Amino acid sequence: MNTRVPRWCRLAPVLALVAAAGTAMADPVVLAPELAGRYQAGTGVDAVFLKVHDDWQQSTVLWNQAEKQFGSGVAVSTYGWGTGLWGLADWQTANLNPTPGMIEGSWAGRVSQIAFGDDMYNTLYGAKWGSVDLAPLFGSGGPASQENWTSSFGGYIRITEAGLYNFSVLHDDGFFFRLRGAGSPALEIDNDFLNPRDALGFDQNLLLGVGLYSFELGAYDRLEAGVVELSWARNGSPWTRVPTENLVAFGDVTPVPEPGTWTLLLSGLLAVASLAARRRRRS
Ligand SMILES: [Ca+2]
Ligand SMILES: [Ca+2]
Repeated sequence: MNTRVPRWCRLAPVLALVAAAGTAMADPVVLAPELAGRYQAGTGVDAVFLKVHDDWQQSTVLWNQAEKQFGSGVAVSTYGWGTGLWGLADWQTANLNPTPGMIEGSWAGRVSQIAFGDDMYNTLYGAKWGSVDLAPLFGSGGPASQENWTSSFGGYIRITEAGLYNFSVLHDDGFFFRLRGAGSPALEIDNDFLNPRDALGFDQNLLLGVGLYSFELGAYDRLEAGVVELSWARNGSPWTRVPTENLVAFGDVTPVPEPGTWTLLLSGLLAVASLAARRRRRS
């Protein structure tokens, strides 16, 4: 269920509002939170970046030489030019079951936002699509090549106000994004193989409640510019990066007592205090 977020949506907030209303996706997808209720603000989510050897040649992505397209035919890696990453199948190999010697470098840790790219992206497209942090993999001492790398992010999206939301992923070259609510299969958007730089969102808005929704986002860059950025829009508002406070790591889930609970707690404490005071007076 992909929908393209027109480039001008990202540049002109007012137009974006009109566009979101115009595409008005009549029936939103109703998705109850996986963990309902109020939770403490997040500090970010856990991420893994992998650098795959540029000469790795075991891609399982299929290539149809006659039709010059991906998805059928034989594995790209059977061609002499078939080195490196070509699609989601290769992302899975790298992240779930890497072949011996496949991974040249890696970085794992907490990230406060999901907006990363390589030097070529920022140099050539930062002004147009928005600058992002350099993928931590490529810090000092990192691999010289910034080609054939993957990223992976997982945690919860924290919703503090019920309403209509949508999410979009700016990517180069490909990605998948899965969002999970209570008791229903995950909603997914993705773009397999090699694609022109773009931001894709759900083609229907999502009606979300207060609570936590788990998500997984995976992306990869084959050659030249590479980027991944997770944005959201609420009720047709402009697309913005999902803020840190709305990104909760799996290990950081802390419920916040509901106002009603506080009231009960407070009245309970007051009752105990007044009982104690009376006891003191009697004694
Ligand atoms: Ca690159
Ligand atoms: Ca690329």
